Amino acid sequence: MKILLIYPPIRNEEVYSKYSKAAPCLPPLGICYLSRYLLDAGYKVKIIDCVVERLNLDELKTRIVDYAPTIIGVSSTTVAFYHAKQVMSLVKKINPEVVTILGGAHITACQEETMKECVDIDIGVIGEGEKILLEIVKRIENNDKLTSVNGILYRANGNIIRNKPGHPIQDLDQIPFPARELLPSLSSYVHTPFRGREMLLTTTMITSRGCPFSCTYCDQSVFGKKWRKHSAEYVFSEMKYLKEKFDIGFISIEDDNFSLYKPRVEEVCKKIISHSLDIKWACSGRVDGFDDDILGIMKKAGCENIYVGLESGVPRIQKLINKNISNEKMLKGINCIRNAGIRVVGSFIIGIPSETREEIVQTANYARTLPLDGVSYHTFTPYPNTGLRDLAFKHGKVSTNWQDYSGHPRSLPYIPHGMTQKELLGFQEKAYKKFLLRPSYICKYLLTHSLRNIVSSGWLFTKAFYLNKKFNLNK
Ligand code: B12
Ligand code: SF4
Repeated sequence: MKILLIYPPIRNEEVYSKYSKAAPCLPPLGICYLSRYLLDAGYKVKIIDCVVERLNLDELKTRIVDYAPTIIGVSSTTVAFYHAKQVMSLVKKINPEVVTILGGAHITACQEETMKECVDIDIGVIGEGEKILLEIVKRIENNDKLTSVNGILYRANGNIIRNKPGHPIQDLDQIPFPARELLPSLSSYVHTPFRGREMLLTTTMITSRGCPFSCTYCDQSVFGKKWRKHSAEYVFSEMKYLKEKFDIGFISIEDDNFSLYKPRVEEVCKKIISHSLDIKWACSGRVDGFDDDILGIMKKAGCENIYVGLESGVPRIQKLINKNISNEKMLKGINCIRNAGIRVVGSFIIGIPSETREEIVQTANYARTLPLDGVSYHTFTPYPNTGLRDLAFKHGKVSTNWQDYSGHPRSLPYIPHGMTQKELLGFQEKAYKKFLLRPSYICKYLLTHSLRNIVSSGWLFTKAFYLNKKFNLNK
């Protein structure tokens, strides 16, 4: 039985609009994990990542016809759903007998609605997919019914049937390393300067799933609030494997909350140090989640950058989004990271429901006083299944076009009453300029970064430009 997993053909320009030249294009780890699980069970699996290969629907059609799979699985976020739908329709046109399965963030957040919106989806998988997909594949192979497969929606006699919820895998170490070897060369992927470094081949890793916090703008549908982790042993072995098998020099850890459980971070770092694993890395975490001790050992173990979600410099907004990080904690956390010799990049959100013009300006002004090494300003997106979505309907105009659902879209998914898209995008652009074009920032950048780092950032930007051009990611 042949299975094909597809990451749909969404162009970077659709997700990042005018900021797409410096945008990342990262390996789709979700379908790599699914592939390994199926391969280990003896199935034949292929992956097509239409983003990195820059495939259009016609080219994808040729690939599908050539491989002739029995089952096609597509992975989709909300913004990519339009393209996922096109892929599903294409598959059914090629051969209506092929079983189509949709998984990922969008269908997990909008379940029946998604099945209704796209009649070409046979089965929808909710949440973590490894166990569920394997079970579906076995049932199809044996011509068995899907009635007792937990965690799915499917069609029967013209109805959409919803089975009981699935059970996430409690011991994550049972899941083998993702099958990255099914992707095009890892060097085809594009990493941003703070998530990679100079000539070092960079890739991504996930070392934990879920997040116990409840920020009201965040879509936690797939992995939920329970934080599950790979053991330090597993994490270290995967790093070592990446070094040995792919010659990876830099790893961007893409967990929502890598630093949540400090003893594990410490154990991973100690292993890297004691085995002299020559690897540099970056991670994300809450700015109030670090201390001098852990940062010291992280630095020794090769951590170069930390990405922190700051979101707003206004206490009322911090409360509204349930992030609850005071400006004092923000400053303290950032200084703590910088004092350890690690670069820190903060991300902010602009245009949160009920946020006033003054509050947007207050955040941008506050951000420029922080000793950050970089920033990103996302416009607010009312993702489905998030707390702030209802408030967005109350305070502004919410787009029903899922193609608008990204942090740097061409057309905003939410525009506050009394504001225009142009005005909100103007705030975003101004906020970037305010931060980046300060003489003090430019001087600090030149003084605090070694020549190597400056060259390295330049190199990564050049690589991003080159690869974007080569694969035409911006068209
Ligand atoms: C790394 C990352 C990225 C990377 C790479 C994405 C990629 N190629 O996979 C980059 C930086 C490019 C990126 C971009 C964006 N991202 Co992002 N990203 C993540 C992050 C942090 C990790 C993704 C990951 O590898 N997870 C680990 C794997 C194991 O999980 P997974 O991919 O969800 O797959 C599992 C299940 O979903 C399911 N599954 C997935 N696909 C399929 C397919 C089938 C057939 C089946 C059966 C099951 C299945 O099974 C998998 C294994 O358990 C997640 C948050 C998170 N913790 O997951 C956000 C997240 C996916 N991103 C998000 C968003 C919003 C975006 C952007 C819109 C951001 C922006 N720029 O504005 C863009 C959209 C890009 C796109 N093309 O769609 C949201 C999605 C919310 C939504 N409803 O759409 C998330 C959930 C973050 C959040 N909490 O808000 N992202
Ligand atoms: S924004 Fe980050 S900390 Fe907040 S709920 Fe989402 S993953 Fe957790």
